[in-house]
Amino acid sequence: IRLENDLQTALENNEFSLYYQPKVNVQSGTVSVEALIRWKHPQLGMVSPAEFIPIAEETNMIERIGKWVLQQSCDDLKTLHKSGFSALKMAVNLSARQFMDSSLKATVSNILTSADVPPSSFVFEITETTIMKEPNEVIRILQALKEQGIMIAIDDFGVSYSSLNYLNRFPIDAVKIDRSFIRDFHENRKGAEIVEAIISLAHRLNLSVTAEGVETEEQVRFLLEKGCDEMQGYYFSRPVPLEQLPNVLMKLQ
Ligand code: G
Ligand code: G
Ligand code: MN
Ligand code: NA
Repeated sequence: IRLENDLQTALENNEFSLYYQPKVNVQSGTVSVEALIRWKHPQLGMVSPAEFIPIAEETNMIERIGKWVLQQSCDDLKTLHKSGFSALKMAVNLSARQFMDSSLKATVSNILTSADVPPSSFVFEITETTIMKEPNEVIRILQALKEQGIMIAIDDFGVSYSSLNYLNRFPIDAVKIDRSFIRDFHENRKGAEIVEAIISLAHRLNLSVTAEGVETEEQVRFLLEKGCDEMQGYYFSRPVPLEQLPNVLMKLQ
């Protein structure tokens, strides 16, 4: 209840910020970033989006917060493009509600047009559970976004056990293997086999594969060997505020 009330005023009190975590494409040698929202609560300190995004979804706050994330990430991308990272791409997480909102297309187009940022620099990350809700409606929305030039990645892939074959119905570009699979494959052989199977099936369906939660050199070597396209995790960088991002990007390039 308390978080819910405080969430109402968080935007106007400037308590949100965006952190950015690099994604390293080992095939093309390029680096992109994912925007991750942070809430600095005046009394509680940092509150995780895993905690407040679900509350925002239930209370309609997600619409305003989602717009703020799009606007801020777009402004920051413009800044980065101007400061030497001219081809940088930006991934933004969309919640289920935000994705299904009928005004999404107009919102996105307004923000991108006024910032003068090409839509092809944006990747929207949508979770597997979001797209499984109303597949036909979802396909229409995805098609509209793709017509605008935006790329689509399926986040947290694997957790709800949907098959890649089913995903083939959706106009998407990439899957992000959930970090639980990456974390587990040290301990059990099965984890490694699942990761390997996802990569090879995804490639057969012409999807790019990102591994998230990559923390060790051993994981990097395994994923490289299996042909994983893109990696993200503490091994490369934690999420950092905009001010620190140029330094981090320079080191990774
Ligand atoms: O960054 P962190 O690990 O704390 O994120 C926790 C969860 O919150 C992740 O599942 C992530 O996808 C989600 N998340 C982070 N930023 C955003 C955002 O801007 N919008 C939405 N909808 N989810 C986000
Ligand atoms: O669900 P989503 O992929 O959007 O979640 C991203 C979240 O995962 C971020 O909040 C980030 O803090 C967290 N994260 C990113 N890299 C790592 C990592 O290498 N290890 C762990 N444990 N968490 C990570
Ligand atoms: Mn994500
Ligand atoms: Na994820």
